[in-house]
Amino acid sequence: MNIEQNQIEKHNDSLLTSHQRKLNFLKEEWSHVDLESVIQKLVDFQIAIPSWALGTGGTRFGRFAISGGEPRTIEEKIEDVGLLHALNAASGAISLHIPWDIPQDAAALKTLASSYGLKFDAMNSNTFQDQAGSPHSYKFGSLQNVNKAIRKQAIEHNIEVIKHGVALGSDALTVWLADGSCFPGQLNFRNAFENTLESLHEIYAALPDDWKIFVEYKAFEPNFYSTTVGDWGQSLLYASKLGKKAYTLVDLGHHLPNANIEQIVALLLMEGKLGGFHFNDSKYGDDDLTAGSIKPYQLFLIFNELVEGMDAKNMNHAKDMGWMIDASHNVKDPLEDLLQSVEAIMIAYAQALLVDRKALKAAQDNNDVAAAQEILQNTFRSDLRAVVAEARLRAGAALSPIGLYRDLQCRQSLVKQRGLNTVATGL
Ligand code: PSV
Ligand code: MN
Repeated sequence: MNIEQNQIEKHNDSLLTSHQRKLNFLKEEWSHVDLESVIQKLVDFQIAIPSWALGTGGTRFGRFAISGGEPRTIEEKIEDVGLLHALNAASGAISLHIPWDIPQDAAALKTLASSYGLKFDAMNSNTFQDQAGSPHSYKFGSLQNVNKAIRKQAIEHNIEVIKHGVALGSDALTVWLADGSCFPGQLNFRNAFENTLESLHEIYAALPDDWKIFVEYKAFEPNFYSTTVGDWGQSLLYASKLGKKAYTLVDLGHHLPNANIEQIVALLLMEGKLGGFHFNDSKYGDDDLTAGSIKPYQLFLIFNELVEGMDAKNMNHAKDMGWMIDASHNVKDPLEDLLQSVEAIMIAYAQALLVDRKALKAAQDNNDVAAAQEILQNTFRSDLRAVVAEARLRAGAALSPIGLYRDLQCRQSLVKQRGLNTVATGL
């Protein structure tokens, strides 16, 4: 389904007066800062949508198809991301998981994607599931496996994914391994690490010069005793040993409860080793809920460190990090859920851009703890939605993406086009 520019304009016209009132208020409130440059940064900031999050997700207890009209093919997934991008002008990329989405005709897909203004973000390999017809099983791990032939199969799969990515114009590979163990004694930790490192070296050697590899860590699940890339320290070890094209990827849901993710982010940036991000939110484990739906303050604090740390290294916020969502939608329309995630991310980013860094530094240098808290919370508690909406307006998108999605009955159109019982490939 395509949204026409005049539909967006009509929608925006109906909201313009109220939007401008809110924006004018913020312009006055923040007259001491360069709000124009904040808006421009928001216009530039893009968050990749994972191809596996466009259909209804499930848990290990079941899956309840919700919305119908799910994308059946990679082309339809691109169409859905195009729809999101038309609505919010902030979802200008798609991240593919192989073999859930194998491109048959890369050139045609590239053309289709660019017709929606989309690029291909990091490619994701999958050695956490066995594929039909594969000679070897990953039951006891992939890159860590004690069996060299199994490691080889997993390495070759990753190299295949890089090749697909090259054809699509991507420039990064994300490796998430389910490797680990379920019981004490099952693994020799050192051997598992060394096998994994050796395998990663082979994958690294196949990376084009201008590519990055992101090593994603996760504390537990599906293995419940140990994970071979279990935390940021282990990921950083691999990334450091691999070389300058290797980085750590932080998935917000992959920590043990109450981990201080903002501190992790600050130190990884300091080391020049933070390369990619998977946004989601969680209350208990890797819940893959809508970004900002449970802990918006944490999301803001993370962005506060991201902005501070990237500025300290003169990094380009929009280009020097792989920003991706990694979520699952069990009870909401996936497209509405993704619009909400992007909105929450943009709000947290806008808030972080407005933190008074000079005042915060002065408070820190004076050990003025109360002042430091006031500075952060003053920004966090400011309602910056109109600033984010203004960025959308300037980029030709909708003042209220979900509002327009509903007004235009997008889901109903997709159901009409694709049917009620379609199932997207993915988890
Ligand atoms: C694993 O939990 C993960 O976060 C990895 O990024 C996977 O690629 C993704 O979810 C989908 O399974
Ligand atoms: Mn992830």
